[in-house]
Amino acid sequence: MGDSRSRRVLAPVLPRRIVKHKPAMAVSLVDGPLAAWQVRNAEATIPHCIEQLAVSGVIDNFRRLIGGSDADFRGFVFADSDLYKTIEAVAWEIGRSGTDRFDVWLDQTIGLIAAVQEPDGYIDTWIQGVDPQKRFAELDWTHELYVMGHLIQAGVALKRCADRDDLLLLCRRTADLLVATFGPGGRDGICGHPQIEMALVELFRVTGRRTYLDLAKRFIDQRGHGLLKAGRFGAEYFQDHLPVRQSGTAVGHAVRQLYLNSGATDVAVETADIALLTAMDAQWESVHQRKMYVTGAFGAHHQDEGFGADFELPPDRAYAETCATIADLQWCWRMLLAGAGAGPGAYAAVIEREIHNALAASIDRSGKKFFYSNPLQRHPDDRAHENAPVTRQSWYDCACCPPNIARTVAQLGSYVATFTEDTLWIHLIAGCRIELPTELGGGSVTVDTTYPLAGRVRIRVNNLSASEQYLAVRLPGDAVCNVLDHKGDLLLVPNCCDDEVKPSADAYRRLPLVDGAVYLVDLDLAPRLVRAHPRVDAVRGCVAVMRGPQVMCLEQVDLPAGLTVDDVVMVGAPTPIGRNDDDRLDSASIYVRTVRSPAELYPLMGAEDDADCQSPVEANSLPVTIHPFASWGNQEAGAMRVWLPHQ
Ligand code: FUB
Ligand code: ZN
Repeated sequence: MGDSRSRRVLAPVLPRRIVKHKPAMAVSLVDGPLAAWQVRNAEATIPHCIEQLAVSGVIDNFRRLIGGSDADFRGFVFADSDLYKTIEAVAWEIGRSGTDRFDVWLDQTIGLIAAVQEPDGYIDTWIQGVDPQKRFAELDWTHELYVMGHLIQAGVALKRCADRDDLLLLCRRTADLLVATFGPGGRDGICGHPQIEMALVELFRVTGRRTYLDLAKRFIDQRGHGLLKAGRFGAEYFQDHLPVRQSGTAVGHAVRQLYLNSGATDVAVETADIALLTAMDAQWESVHQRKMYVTGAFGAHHQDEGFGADFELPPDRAYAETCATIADLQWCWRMLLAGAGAGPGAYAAVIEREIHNALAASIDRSGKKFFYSNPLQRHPDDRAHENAPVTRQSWYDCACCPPNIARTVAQLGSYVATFTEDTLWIHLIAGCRIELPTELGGGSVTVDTTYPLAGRVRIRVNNLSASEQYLAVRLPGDAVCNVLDHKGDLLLVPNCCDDEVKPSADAYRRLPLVDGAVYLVDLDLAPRLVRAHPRVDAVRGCVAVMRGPQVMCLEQVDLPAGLTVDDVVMVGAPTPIGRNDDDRLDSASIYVRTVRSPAELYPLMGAEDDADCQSPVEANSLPVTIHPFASWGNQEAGAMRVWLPHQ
């Protein structure tokens, strides 16, 4: 007889139900910081990107191929993708506002792309103009499929948002060439930088052509079999070290890993591939429970723009590339739509963290200056590192981030809500109007709020013709939340909703969707302290202050002369500035006191340290104002820190 463990009956592993949330396409952001950001994106960021495409040489790289420019090729091998991402931003902006102000530019640009595209559908200005011998020959580094993936995403967005077919037609030529070259019966090969996978799935969705999905699946299946030359960072850099279904740990170049995960999730959903989705569940935990910065940023290593080990999250040496946050946002959204394992609240909470922190910090108030790298601490004597200047820049030699920001901001509204059979789900609290699909009885829901500037939220249901429908609103679980009906009576609202929603800090409240109903929610925005997992060694003994979804930071400019951000310890708890319903102030107040600066680098522990720890909290402490990390550096360039030593 064996011991009891060997006789234990294990439950059979059942395929998990893939619950699909449908994206609610018609969401307009009308009020609050996200709406204002979209307007600034349209008025400043997108025109700035268009201008920089000309200044940086990207447009000339196309024109020189048809005799329109004598200039040499400029930029990195993947510079074409800057143009395609900008076109995508324009497409989403047309969808948002209906603008025609970019139409002339679009007509000219699509004409240029058509003229440069070869008869067989090939297009890549670096290969065509600099080294034609390398066509599909060095997929590890040439980025050809990555660049074509961005072209396809732009074409799909223009079709969806502006009902324009011209770019989509060019995309199909390129995709058909890829199917003929790399599809079944063709050669083996994957791109060193994942991206094409999700683009092909999107092209399948918009055209219905199955071969595009099959090719995306083939690219996923071929990864992890050593097709790429390992290079100086090894196979992990390209996520080519293990088959995707066996790889549960995020490694290597962060943007590559997160774009790969987005494409793999798309393929899993469209092919009902449970093994692939299960691998994505493991990846998701690896990324978000062990490798994410509190600001929703990713990548601890500069050298390979890559993930570090578990819990290796140094705030000052964070690489935290803007594109990695964007890539993760795209992936979380796909996991949410897929009904994947962590539950919608977990995915939405990460998306909210990313939008209000790392993504928001990557751009300045003018909408024309950007961070590529978003560390959580700047020392007073910090120097610029490659791609990590101390102030936001107008553009970069490697300009992947700015147009990525533009296309993401233009589509922010689409991350707000989804619907399932009888329920409208609101995942992000933002001032908006949501047109209900006919499946839910038409009509609309308006959300009046300037959250997270103020905590008041008023939700109204308009012109609904159906009954027995529900509204599931994600309200942060650690915030005080009272839901009142339109007469001001307190409603007892159960936590949502069915077995799809796991218990989590971010619960959904289930409300009946009734025509004319008005719900009032008060979210408590009092600043609160968070600490990191004890294994995040770099910030042990430190706290971060959060106000709603916003991470706060202490800036040099807010300290009195003679004191630096590296010389203070926070004492006690933070206090709010302004009222909860006051949207003019998004700062908080903390008390800090100075750390004595010893003469030696490594003094012996002694009585002076003990005295420091024992003196009352109020002694020698002074109040200072802290502001959201999202807006740091907007007052004045200088030192900054999110994590504060705390006593
Ligand atoms: O390689 C293309 C893009 O350039 C990557 O996603 C970024 O990390 C930057 O290296
Ligand atoms: Zn980037």
